[in-house]
Amino acid sequence: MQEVKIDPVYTTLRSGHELSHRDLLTRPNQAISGGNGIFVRYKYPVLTADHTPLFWRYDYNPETNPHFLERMGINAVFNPGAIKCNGMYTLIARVEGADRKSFFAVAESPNGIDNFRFRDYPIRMPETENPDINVYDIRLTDHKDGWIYGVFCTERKDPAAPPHDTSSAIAQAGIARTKDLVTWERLPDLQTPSKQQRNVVLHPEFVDGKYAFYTRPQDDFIEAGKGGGIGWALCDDIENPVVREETIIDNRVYHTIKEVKNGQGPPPIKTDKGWLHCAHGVRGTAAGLRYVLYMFLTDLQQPDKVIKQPAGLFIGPRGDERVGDVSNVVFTNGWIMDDDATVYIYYGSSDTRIHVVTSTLTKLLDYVYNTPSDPLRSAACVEQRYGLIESNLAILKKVNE
Ligand code: M1P
Repeated sequence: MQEVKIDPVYTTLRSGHELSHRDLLTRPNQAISGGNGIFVRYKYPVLTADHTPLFWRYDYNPETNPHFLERMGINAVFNPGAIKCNGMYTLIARVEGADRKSFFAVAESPNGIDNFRFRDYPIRMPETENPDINVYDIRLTDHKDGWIYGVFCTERKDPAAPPHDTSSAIAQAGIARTKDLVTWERLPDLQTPSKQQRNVVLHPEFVDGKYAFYTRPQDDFIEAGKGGGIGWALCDDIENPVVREETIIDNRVYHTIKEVKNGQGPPPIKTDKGWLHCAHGVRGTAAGLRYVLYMFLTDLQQPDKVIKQPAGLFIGPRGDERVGDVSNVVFTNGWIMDDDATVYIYYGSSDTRIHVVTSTLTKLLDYVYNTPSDPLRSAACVEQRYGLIESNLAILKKVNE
């Protein structure tokens, strides 16, 4: 093998990068005090583009890269699927290269709030005979059939678009399964009656002996058109995944946080009170679309029947989260519940980075049960608030007597 001469300047540059990278990866996160009592926010994002290994980005050969320049940049790391695996809090992040193409990569942490490390290699996701142009937003479902499924968006150029139209795309749900998060078996894409599908999620249990999917049918790549809402669809055979009928179980609604569109987040968590869901809702503003998270509960026996839905947003973009490649966005597709019922909710902010909030199942169920639902009119909202104020003032009066 030819000897590689290492220039001292190169060594200094490289070790400088390595030291600051190590500091970033080992930086302890800090819970932010205060807040609404429902969940705890943390000071730092848990993953950013800067967390990706330097050897994914730089050429380490001093002969071909004497100035230690970045050769293959990473633009953003966001919207992760999540699962607890071998005791580690494991995220499968959407990693977007400088070339705009996204891919999936596993990062693990011993405590779920900091010290996340990417594995050496991103996932080599097999393709179907119709290659994906872009893949993103994987939802991980630990299914009763023994497999871990990853359902993600696969995007391809619309073949019907005229030559001058270089943007029109078709989004569909890609499906792959694994036992170890390393080797993935790609199954055919989900076939549904809708031309566009994003935010498709596999329910963790069989329903009436069938696989069950949360879907999000749309007429257009960005706009819901006559479609939209979180759909529900049953499927006989996961290896030939075809659904003939989708029923909307959680619609978009005028003048709410989900007026323009919405989509299921991670697979729901099973509780003795029902299936707990976290989703995203989108509204239009003069500054563009605003994405927030909301929660709802569905019936334990009928996971397609919404039984509780608190009004409005659960988490909205705050501070630095509001700014990024697609600003004013929070989006979740991964959460983890520990054996002690601590819940870690991972979310991307503004299509740029990943954060976590922590809560407990008890608090989240209290939130969905006891937060009033949206009465859909200003006057009715004021009446709702009067109820709270009058009851509180009566309590305060008694306390001060
Ligand atoms: O850019 C905001 C989000 O847009 C899409 O979500 P939806 O399909 O609901 O519009 C997704 O591409 C998501 O990744 C992204 O964060």
